Amino acid sequence: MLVTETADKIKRMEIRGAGRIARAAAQALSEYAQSLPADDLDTFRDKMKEAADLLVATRPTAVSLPNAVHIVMAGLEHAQTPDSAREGVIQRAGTFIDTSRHAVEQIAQIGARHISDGDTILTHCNSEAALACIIEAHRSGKDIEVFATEVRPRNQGLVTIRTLNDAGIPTNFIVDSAVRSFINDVDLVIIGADAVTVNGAVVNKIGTSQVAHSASEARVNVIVAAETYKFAPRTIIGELIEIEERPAEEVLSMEVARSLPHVTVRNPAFDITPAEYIDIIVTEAGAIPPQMAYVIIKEYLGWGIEEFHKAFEINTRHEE
Ligand code: RUB
Repeated sequence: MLVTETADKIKRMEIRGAGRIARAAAQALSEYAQSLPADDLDTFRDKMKEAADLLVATRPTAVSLPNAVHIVMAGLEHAQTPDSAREGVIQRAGTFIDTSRHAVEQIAQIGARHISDGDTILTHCNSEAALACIIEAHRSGKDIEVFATEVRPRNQGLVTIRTLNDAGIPTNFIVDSAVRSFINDVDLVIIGADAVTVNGAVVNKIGTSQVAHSASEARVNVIVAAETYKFAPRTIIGELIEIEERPAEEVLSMEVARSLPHVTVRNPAFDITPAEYIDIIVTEAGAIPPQMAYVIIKEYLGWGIEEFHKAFEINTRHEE
């Protein structure tokens, strides 16, 4: 698939979900590298950079996307020839895609251990990592039931209930605003993540923070299933995660909107759940309290505060 085609599909949400968009971007870069003429290293690098920028600009919130692109583009770093640059990109993209898939399997194993026989689980949006935990618990013989939300305005809940149904898991489908009404029937909330910040806050589909708040009030544990490449390195230096605001017509038809000149539709696609509402984050490296997010950023992504200081030439020593 062409880079522009992949970028378009991500933008239109034909490819969606933080893990899937990261793998699609890696795959697009790999195919692009294969198709580029390898005459000149600088031109090769520039073309790859253009493609990477195009992909990263498609959706601003899921940090899995820039992280995946960063990992793949590092294949260009020490290349001396266009051929070795091409090889570097292809090899890194392949490794990223494989490890990403494997990470979801590992998360499923760890996450399923947190689900007990007889549990009722609530999930919001459509997260393959969160669903993998639920499906693995069911596969291992635990008798579970799920509440799945509708997820206005894009109805990702429909994808979730189809997957749960196909797995044979008894599922209740509810509108987003019914979460608080049912939270006392729920033992555990499991959701995915688009980004995890250095202070352990989780950015996920709009409505997640309301779900987590209800769960906290009802003393229901909240588990986040997130691969390590969803942790956001640049939050170390105070960068905020941009919350994507999508077109108004996803919420209200243009015709109705036009008839209401005093009404402005707001359509943020994600929200931020503070660490205090989250019990654990299940990563492929293990289950961690949200307060340990920095360790993942440093040990697994290799972006410590020192590297940032170097990169930004921040002088950490006081000048005399
Ligand atoms: C998807 C969403 C998912 C996370 C995690 O939002 O918020 O919960 O991306 O998903 P959108 P996964 O539909 O707007 O992309 O675990 O599959 O990476």
